[in-house]
Amino acid sequence: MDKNFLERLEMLEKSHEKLINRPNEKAAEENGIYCRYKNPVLTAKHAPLFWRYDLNAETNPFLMERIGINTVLNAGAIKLNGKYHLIARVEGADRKSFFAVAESANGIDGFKFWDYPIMMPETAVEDTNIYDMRVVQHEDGWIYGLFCTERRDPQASPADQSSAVAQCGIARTKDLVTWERLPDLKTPSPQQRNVVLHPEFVDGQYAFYTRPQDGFIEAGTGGGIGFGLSSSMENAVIHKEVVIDKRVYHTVSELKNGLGPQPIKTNQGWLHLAHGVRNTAAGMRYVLYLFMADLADLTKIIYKPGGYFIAPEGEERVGDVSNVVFGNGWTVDDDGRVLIYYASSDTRMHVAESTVERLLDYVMNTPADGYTSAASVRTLYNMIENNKIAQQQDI
Ligand code: M1P
Repeated sequence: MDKNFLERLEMLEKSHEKLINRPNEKAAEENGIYCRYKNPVLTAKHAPLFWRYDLNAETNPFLMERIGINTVLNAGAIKLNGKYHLIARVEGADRKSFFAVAESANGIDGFKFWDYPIMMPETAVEDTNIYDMRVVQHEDGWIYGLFCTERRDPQASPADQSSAVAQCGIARTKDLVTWERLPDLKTPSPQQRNVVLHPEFVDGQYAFYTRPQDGFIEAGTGGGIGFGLSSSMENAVIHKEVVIDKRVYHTVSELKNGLGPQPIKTNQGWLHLAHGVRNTAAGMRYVLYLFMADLADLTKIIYKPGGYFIAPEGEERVGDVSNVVFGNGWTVDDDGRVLIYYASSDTRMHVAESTVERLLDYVMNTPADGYTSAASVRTLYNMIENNKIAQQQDI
């Protein structure tokens, strides 16, 4: 075998091993709500060498990369058998996304992709692109993966090679290896993205959080995060969709919003992570926010802090689609530790750490959005005055 080939292979293997085994550590964080970790937990370079390179010296004498991986983003998350699993959206250089499971023992570093990505079965209508899986362990015993399936708009003219239709694809598994594909979700809306399954039955039915939208990019008349029930998962149909978290002018989610992962059940309510989008001269800006829904009435939001929870920061601001953070996976440990997985700029995956206790405090005690500058200043006055009183009383 050629010496150059062997040297290059050794170099590639060493740098890949170094990346996979790179320890992660907490970044300095001042807000007291969560703590980011310094290194991304998954990147395109985490894709195994044997996905990207033909390792045969005869058929690939220059040891060239044959299959490029562009980005690793928007991962669903689940803790199974004591291990942390990210079901990542891997996007190839050819712009096609697929799902692949990466596993870590501690959830903050050492994420390693399983040897094979998921071979997702299809429905009768072929998917052009699949992405952004929400992984939900449902009380019916199945692990469901809900994701976006995108196909070219059949109404588009031949000159229009961009218009697409997004719908919610559904698959289920017991082990994240073998997946059974179910028919796509049917709803009253022309398009759907960011659909999440609630982990418990509601009145004996499956409950879905939806994101109705008129077009592929624009939410249009789709007013925000929706909610609906279906009697079946094998043929999931939502007849009535109600908006539970609407878009509001001059907020972080005035243009569109969408739910992230499945909600976390707490003694105070269902804790939700979502993304909000606004338009700017520099393009759309995606941030993450939290809210809490009533335990008995999932459509009733009982707490919603004003503004964002996580916004793109530093190098997170730059990537394939810059100024974006997107989170559709989190895990909760028995001791209350919450690991929040989020992608930055549609390029790489990060983790931030908090606890259920801290997130409850944040959601229940952060002032809500007052929707005007004057309301924000009144909230600020309240804080300043209370602090002055506390200082005088030496509390
Ligand atoms: O590019 C940012 C995000 O845009 C879409 O999100 P939404 O449906 O809320 O507009 C999705 O394509 C998502 O994958 C992407 O990260």
